[in-house]
Amino acid sequence: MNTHDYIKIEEQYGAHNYHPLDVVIEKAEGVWVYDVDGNKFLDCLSAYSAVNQGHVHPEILAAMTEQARKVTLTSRAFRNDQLPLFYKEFSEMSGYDMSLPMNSGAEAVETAVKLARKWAYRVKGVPRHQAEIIVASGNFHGRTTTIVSFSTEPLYRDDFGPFTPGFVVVNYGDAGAIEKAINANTAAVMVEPIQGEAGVIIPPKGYLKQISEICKKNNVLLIADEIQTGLGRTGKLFASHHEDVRPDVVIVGKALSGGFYPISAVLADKPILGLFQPGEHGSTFGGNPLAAAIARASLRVIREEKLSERAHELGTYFVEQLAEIPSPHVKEVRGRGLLIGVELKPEAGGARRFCEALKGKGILAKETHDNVIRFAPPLVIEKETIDWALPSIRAVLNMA
Ligand code: IF1
Repeated sequence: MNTHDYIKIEEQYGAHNYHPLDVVIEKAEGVWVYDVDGNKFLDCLSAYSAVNQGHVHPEILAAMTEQARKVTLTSRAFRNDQLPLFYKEFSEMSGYDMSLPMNSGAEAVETAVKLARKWAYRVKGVPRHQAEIIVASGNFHGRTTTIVSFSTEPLYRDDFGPFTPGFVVVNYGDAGAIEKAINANTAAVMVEPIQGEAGVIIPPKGYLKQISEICKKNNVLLIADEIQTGLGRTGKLFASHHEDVRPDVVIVGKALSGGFYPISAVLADKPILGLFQPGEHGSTFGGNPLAAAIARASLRVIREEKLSERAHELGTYFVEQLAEIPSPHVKEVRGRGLLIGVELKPEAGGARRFCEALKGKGILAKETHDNVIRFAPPLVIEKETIDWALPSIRAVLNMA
């Protein structure tokens, strides 16, 4: 079977909730992926930053297979010997007292929402069921009905009501708007330190720091969704660290598994995360021994291979080189670490055709919001590989 055959089957039998590039991947290693027709591509998406450690990282693979032979799932009705070590190692690495493991990113966001509300009722003294959470325009926090309730993207939201109340949307990048939106019932402010899906939107300098101070002053929790920006991607363990901000709650997912398995978590200190009592929250798969073993290995690789530092160095280089490419189509190149967006001019005809052309040159990148090409390769990428890709990117950015 070739690419065409697989696509035909997929289109016939699968729901059409995606519009992928027509490349059918059958294996991958490090920064490279291979399709069923024998073509090789540089992966510049990293599964939306889930494979920061590179595809099929040998150490994570070894941890996964070793654990899979022993025990994979106990449920949280019983304890297992991996979860405690995951908790301890993640606490030491992140600087937070505790964590709560879930599976998908959206579930971890839901967990943070429940946690903030509980804190509002039990600690802050907000009247029951009156808690509000302030979020930003252009946000992307996942796909559940509660989360799409506060999306500002009609495509993600419009046909899926009725919606969950209790969210207030203000403009991203405007700390003053957050201060104005806070009232006695405000439980939390939840933001992405850099908005990924919205097109790698980097807020004005000092934004996060200002929000953090506003939250402290008003007894409101700051929740950072670091599902995409966290775990090294932007050149620090968490993107919040670029402004020396320590959010009250940090949400992680994606690269917590190195791409092997859905694993997410919520991090916070004991006075907050300690509020959950037995029975109030949970998940069949969350915190299972296989996930915990994989997450331990994924975090170890981030530490041992100094992936944050690599992202900083190589990302700085990649952005500089991209910015130097003369092109009639490019409006702006922006990035932090290896989370990079190339925004095209409105008259460029959309980012999709540029991604198709890059694919023709052996580079896989994905458009986001019509006009932005995202470059986010695994953090293990070498400078030589970036240098290999640049002439092709240059050619594509200069096509008619
Ligand atoms: C899809 C985008 C990226 C996220 C942040 C929570 C989640 C995500 C900051 C939910 C997920 C994904 C989901 C994926 C595409 C992708 C994406 F283009 F849609 F926006 F990465 F940029 N918070 N982002 O970025 O995590 O439940 O998916 O594990 O197609 O929905 P999840």
